Amino acid sequence: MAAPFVEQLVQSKLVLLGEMGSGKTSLVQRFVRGQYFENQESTIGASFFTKTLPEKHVKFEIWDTAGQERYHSLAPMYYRGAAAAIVVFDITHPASFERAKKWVWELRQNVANPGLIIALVGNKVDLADESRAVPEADARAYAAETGLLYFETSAKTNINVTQLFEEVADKLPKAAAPQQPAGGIQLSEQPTPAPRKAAACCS
Ligand code: G3D
Ligand code: MG
Repeated sequence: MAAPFVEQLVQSKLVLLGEMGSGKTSLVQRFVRGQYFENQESTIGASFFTKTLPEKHVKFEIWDTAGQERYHSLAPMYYRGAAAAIVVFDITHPASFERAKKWVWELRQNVANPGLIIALVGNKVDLADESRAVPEADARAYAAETGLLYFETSAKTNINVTQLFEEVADKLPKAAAPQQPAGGIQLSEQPTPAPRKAAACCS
């Protein structure tokens, strides 16, 4: 008798970093739940989400971090062991672009995984016509010279959000790879212990 087919998923830790207010939580809410909230509460510490992309054979374990400097010392806990990082800035706020570059630098210094996928994301592109303050060409040039994926998104009007996460999934090491991918473990979509609950900690 043929063995039952068990779909192989790669479980991949993904961390969102970037200045507070750039739209990290809104992007995750849009991707995971298809929702957007005008008055998104500030993240405290970090929040945890999961989302499976069956057609990509990927289960994302998503850590959405707070962004405020007072939580900076917690960040390594969330990016350590990550397979992918999404570094978000607000295209209407140049300081957030500078902060994003610092996050990229910190990731390169501290994450041992040479295969770490980093996507730079210019969010709030729905505001581009009236209030863009970071030229797309500048951000794209920086991303190209630093070896990052680049996307411009709107969590609000749902532009490029799915594409962003799908492209990250496409770039991850695949389940069929002969070696265990750094930052990811293989698992099958079986009943598992209850996922860790959202909202970590910390004041
Ligand atoms: P953060 O998690 O990076 O701190 P949030 O950012 O997701 O909390 O978003 C910060 C503010 O930006 C929220 O507004 C949110 O609604 C808004 N925002 C997020 N994404 C977009 C977007 O794509 N377009 C626009 N126009 N606004 C966005 P408030 O009013 O709660 O500060
Ligand atoms: Mg947040």
